[in-house]
Amino acid sequence: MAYENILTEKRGKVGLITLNRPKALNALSSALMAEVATALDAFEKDERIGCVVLTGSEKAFAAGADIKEMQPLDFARAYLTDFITPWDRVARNRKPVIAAVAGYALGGGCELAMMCDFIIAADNARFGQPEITLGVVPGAGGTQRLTRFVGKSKAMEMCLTGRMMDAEEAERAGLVSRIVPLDDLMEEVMKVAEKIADFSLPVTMMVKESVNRAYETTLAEGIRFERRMFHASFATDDQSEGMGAFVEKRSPQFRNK
Ligand code: CO8
Repeated sequence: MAYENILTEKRGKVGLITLNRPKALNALSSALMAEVATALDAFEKDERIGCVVLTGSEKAFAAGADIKEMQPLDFARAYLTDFITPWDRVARNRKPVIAAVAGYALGGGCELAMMCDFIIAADNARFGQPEITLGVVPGAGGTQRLTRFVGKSKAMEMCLTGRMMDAEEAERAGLVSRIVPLDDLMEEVMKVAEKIADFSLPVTMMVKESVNRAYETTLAEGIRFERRMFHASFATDDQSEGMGAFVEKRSPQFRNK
């Protein structure tokens, strides 16, 4: 399918989505986000794909929702069209999604990165929720996900002031899993994605579902959920292959990739 705002590519078992509106610093228009959803649907259906990487340019992962599209919106239109809600598709992806973030990840761009399963940042990455400077509240999960990532004090300060965090602060605060030099970003992220895609796909999906459960429920319920997933993993051929390979001192060949 031909896209106007993104590029997609399959690299082995990894599906790569690159946001591609360079003139607008990858501002997230509704059209762009609809294309991201379509690309995710295609990778989700493709049995050869085991992990997805979402990235932008060296200057901007995404500088936010498209302010020029939002500027004429009024309440009735935002409410009636359920503006922003289709973005939730990214957080609902069942296969793992890694955000490879270089440059600006602001507003909706920061929120989009946080919808992914984890963020690997280039050393020039900058994160922020500057919506307050535009007279609006973050609208795609910023007040909720950022608070869960970095805690109340830092999330509150960032959302109330619009201040940007650099990559080092973002790593210290737990927003990103690690920082790599800008020139190595895609190579490093692809290595991580390939590693994940080489494991058993149903098991990686169960791991993702289980970790996400930690955000949605009590500890006792989360542990009960994890136990069910753990028991279920013994129903896959990949459990006997993985454990058999360890015992036989060889590399596992997972079938359900
Ligand atoms: N939307 C639309 N266009 C944008 C955006 C954006 N978010 N960001 C940058 N652009 C455009 C600029 O207008 C400019 O276009 P042009 O060349 O036609 O003038 C081009 O991209 C390049 O930008 P700059 O010249 O500004 O580049 P600089 O390097 O000087 O500055 C910045 C980079 C600091 C990133 C700057 O562009 C900036 O501050 N951008 C806006 C950041 C921002 O405020 N983001 C939050 C947007 S709001 C949001 O994401 C969530 C809203 C949820 C609402 C929910 C409602 C229901």
